[in-house]
Amino acid sequence: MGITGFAADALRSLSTAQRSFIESLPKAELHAHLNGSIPIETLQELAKEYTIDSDDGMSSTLPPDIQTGLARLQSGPTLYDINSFFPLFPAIYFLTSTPRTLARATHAVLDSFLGPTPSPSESTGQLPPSSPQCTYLELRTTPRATTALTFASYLDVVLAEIELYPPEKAALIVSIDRRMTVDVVKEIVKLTIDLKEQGRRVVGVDLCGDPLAGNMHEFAPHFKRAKEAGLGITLHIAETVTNPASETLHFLSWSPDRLGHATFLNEDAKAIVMRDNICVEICLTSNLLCKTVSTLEEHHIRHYLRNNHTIAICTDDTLPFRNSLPGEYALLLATPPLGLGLSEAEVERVAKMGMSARFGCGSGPGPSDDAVTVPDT
Ligand code: 6MZ
Repeated sequence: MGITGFAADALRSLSTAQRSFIESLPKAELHAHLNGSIPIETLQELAKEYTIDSDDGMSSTLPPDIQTGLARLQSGPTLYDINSFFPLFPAIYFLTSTPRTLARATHAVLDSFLGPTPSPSESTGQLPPSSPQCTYLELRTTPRATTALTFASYLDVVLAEIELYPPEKAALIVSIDRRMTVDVVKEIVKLTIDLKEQGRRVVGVDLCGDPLAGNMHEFAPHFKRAKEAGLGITLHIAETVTNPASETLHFLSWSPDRLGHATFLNEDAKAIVMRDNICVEICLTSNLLCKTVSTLEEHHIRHYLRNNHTIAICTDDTLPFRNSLPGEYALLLATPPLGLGLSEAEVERVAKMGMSARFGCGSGPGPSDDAVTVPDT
């Protein structure tokens, strides 16, 4: 059985020539969460190895949600629908909570987006053959302290894998979860700035997590400090209909460089985003599957395309959403109602916009003055 879903269906609907066109386009993936992008095969391997390594019976003392998740991953059906996938996350986090397993997961994610590293590290074992999804990846992750990792060692492990690729291929964005305490936010921002000053491959800071959690006024000075240190700022903003407009305007006062989702911006917020040319990271499949947008027809991407505004097409979490960056581009090119029905020239311009919005490695060519026409469906 093949994988089904919006992006995969759109990709399948294209001709071989159209698929080759998408593959050959230089594309930047700017909104991909590490722990939401681990290939299922890697998780299954880690789950099976965990059982072998834990013959001492330790696994029976684990919390029930982790035990259930491990059992499901070990028994191995590879296709899950989205609602049965989310309960696996406690087990996924458990499986990536040591330096060795975090490195292995990060390596697999990088491979899946960029193809194998030029010189694979011995510690990560054999690399599966894979074709790259993108030209350049800004991978984001929330540092976690576990019994085997500190925030600093978590970031060091992830960066070490990213730095196996050249700077024009891969960089790190450090995610700040809205559920963190302000002391933890302060610590992580300081760590991130220190890493940048040491010349490590960290290019930005992200705000993510439960869209309604936390006191964002307390976080403001720390994001300001990150910006002043030369880090790019991207914020998950107006992700749900319940996010208050006042919060959205507050976030825009932080001078973010990019915005994640930006699904429910009101007219005032949209005017600021357009005026300040803030790139919007668009995750089509994610929005459709999470039901924050009902159809492609209604998706806010249309507003930005009509107004020739900078966007970056992104996957968000390839694991639960069963998508890929070429699949997301297929959604632009495919004939309605499967896709938006853009021309190849228009899709190429959208890809250039994404490349121009990178935090790392300078900026690429910006969009031209021609607006992308969105076919009426
Ligand atoms: C759904 C979850 C999740 O920053 O850790 N993620 N998605 N449900 C959950 N719990 C019930 N816990 C985590 O990656 C964070 C990504 O993992 C997913 C989120 O979609 C988030 O994008 P890092 O690398």
